Amino acid sequence: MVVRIGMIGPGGMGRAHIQRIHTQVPGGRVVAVTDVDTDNAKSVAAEHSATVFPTAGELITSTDVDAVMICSYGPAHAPDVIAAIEAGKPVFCEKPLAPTAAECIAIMAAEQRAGRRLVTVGFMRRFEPSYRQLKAVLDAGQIGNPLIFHSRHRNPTVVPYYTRDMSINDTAIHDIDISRYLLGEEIVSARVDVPRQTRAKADHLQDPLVLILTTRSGVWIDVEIFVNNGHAYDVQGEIVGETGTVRLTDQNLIDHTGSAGRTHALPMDHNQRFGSAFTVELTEWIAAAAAGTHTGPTSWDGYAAACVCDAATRARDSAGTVAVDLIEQPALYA
Ligand code: ISE
Repeated sequence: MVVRIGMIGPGGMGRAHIQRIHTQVPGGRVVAVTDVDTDNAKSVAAEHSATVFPTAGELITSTDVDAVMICSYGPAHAPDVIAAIEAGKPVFCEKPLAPTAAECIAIMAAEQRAGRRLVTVGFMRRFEPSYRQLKAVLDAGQIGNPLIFHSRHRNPTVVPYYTRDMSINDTAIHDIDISRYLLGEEIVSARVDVPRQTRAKADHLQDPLVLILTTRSGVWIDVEIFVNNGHAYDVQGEIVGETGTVRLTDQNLIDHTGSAGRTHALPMDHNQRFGSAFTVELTEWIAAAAAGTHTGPTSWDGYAAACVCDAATRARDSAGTVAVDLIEQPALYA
């Protein structure tokens, strides 16, 4: 069976996903697209022999669409996610699930009414083999109880429309999610420190930032966000445990030996750095959609990440420590 996918908002991320689905991932085909930018929808459709739908609503309810991918702008996600749930279709939603906790709660309410998990959130780090190995070492008790997690998230540069809040809700959200995944517990407090600032940043941004998060059991997480380092997409992680440490190795793409000595090529964006993670993410999602099961990060994960982002944003603005306020976890996500 080929899962017929309808994509909402095929921008840069969406286009890259279509390319992967059509060349590297078995079992799926993007057959329908819609976009607020109609010309973009038409050009993507022409490239991939897909049908253009005038609205997201019509795409979601079409009998020619088995599963929905949402790659539009974050603030537009919630109504489309809810419509897909109400149509009983599996939905892959790029992060953030929704920018506010209230919208995430509405999504979880719709899923509970449907009585099953239908939403997968695109937190791609969870699908990366190296993060999975880190988790396996931790879960096997090989470094004892985790005490500290150091996470570094660096970009060479950011898009022109990047806002001050995006350092937290667009960039650090990945570190927040992977912390919850690796440590298997919720984050309960957030603080944001502002070190000396780079001269390479735009005036309205704060760069770098350091988030200090703590989990329910007291694990301390420091997240360096530095999105204008000018040279590489550099993601690092190290967990310090009672009896050992485990960390991601350097993610150089190739080693080049020549007259200049040995050099490493470094990834420059998330597609290079997390290419294999995106492929695994989509492969698992399409397989689950075909089997009528669910895989990957849930709406609860999207909600919890949104709440931590919200606490961190308020902590940044108040220069204090802010508690993360979560509702009780619905049984569907236990
Ligand atoms: C972007 O939206 C991503 O998801 C990237 O992985 C992240 O590194 C970047 O900072 C974000 O803006």
